[in-house]
Amino acid sequence: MEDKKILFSAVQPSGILTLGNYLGALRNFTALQNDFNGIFALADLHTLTVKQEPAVLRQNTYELTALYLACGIDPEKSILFAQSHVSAHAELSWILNTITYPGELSRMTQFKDKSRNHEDNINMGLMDYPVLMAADILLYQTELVPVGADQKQHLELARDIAIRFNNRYGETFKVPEAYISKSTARIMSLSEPDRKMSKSDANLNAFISMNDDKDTVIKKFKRAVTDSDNSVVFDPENKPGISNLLSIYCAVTGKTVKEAENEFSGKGYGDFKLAVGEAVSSVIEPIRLKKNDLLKNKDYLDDVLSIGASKAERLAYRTLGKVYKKVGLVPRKRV
Ligand code: ATP
Ligand code: LTN
Repeated sequence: MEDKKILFSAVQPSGILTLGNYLGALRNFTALQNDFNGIFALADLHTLTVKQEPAVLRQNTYELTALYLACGIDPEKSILFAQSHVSAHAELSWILNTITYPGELSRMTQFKDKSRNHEDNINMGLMDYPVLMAADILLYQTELVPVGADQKQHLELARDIAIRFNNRYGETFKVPEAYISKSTARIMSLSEPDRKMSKSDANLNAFISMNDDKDTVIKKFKRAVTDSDNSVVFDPENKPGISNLLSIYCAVTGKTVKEAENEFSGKGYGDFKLAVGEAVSSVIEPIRLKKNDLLKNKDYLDDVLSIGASKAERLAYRTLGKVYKKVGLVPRKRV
């Protein structure tokens, strides 16, 4: 690996990704992979914390692998792999569990939200989710973790765990920093603009799926909830719907908010929504087509994941070996 800082992130193969996942996470991964040693995982073990249909999880894992590649992750430059293929993740999370307290986990916002949404399955994995996430990050001596704003609390816990381990056992882990890109940190729902856009939303009109074709994208933006004021102005407090559409429009066109406001001054919401739909579709349509093409060749996707896992494993076991030694486990004699 080149002498660059390590960047790590992961996405769960828990369904078809949304425009929020793309703008808040995946797009940044691709942009950063030249300046860092990028390591990107499919967090399939995390996905099991919510009930999954096994065949669907398998298919979603291939979907996400293809999407990573279609978005521009280059397996020659970056490491792309499935978390479950590198057993060091589960092993380190056990060790980190021994220095993490239940109170720290039960007050995590995501745990509380998911417990509310999955009342019939509040399992230990759901509560332990952030510890596995800390293991993901710390195994690679990661410096930077690009994520959406909803993951900030988990990142802070990963930092606390790293610092605690280092204090107790001596310098072992790099303490990672979050990278949260300001304008796209929290893309909101198109139906309830005070909630984050989420792929698990029961209302299909609330989110743009990365699988939506042009007509669907345009239809969904046409239906997006706005206000009755009819002026395209960025004001998240009083005009959350329009402000969310402006953020999306600027993110996909590269225009500033001022430029976008000027462009639509004197025009109605109808024109604006159509322009947002067209701009979004022109970005996600080529990605969707490329992803579908890649999905036809599962052998290739298996090869990419296999090469990625071998590279990741080498780095991960270096850290895990150090950790086992520091905590006092006797190294296994190889005969
Ligand atoms: P779910 O919605 O099913 O709970 P999720 O989409 O929040 O799942 P992941 O798929 O693991 O969870 O998220 C992948 C990445 O996308 C994370 O970095 C997360 O912060 C980011 N992300 C998710 N939703 C948004 C959003 N609405 N805006 C910006 N970033 C987001
Ligand atoms: N919890 C994350 C996915 C994730 C992750 C990670 C992100 C799992 N492990 C390590 C960054 C670093 C989410 O986005 N829901």
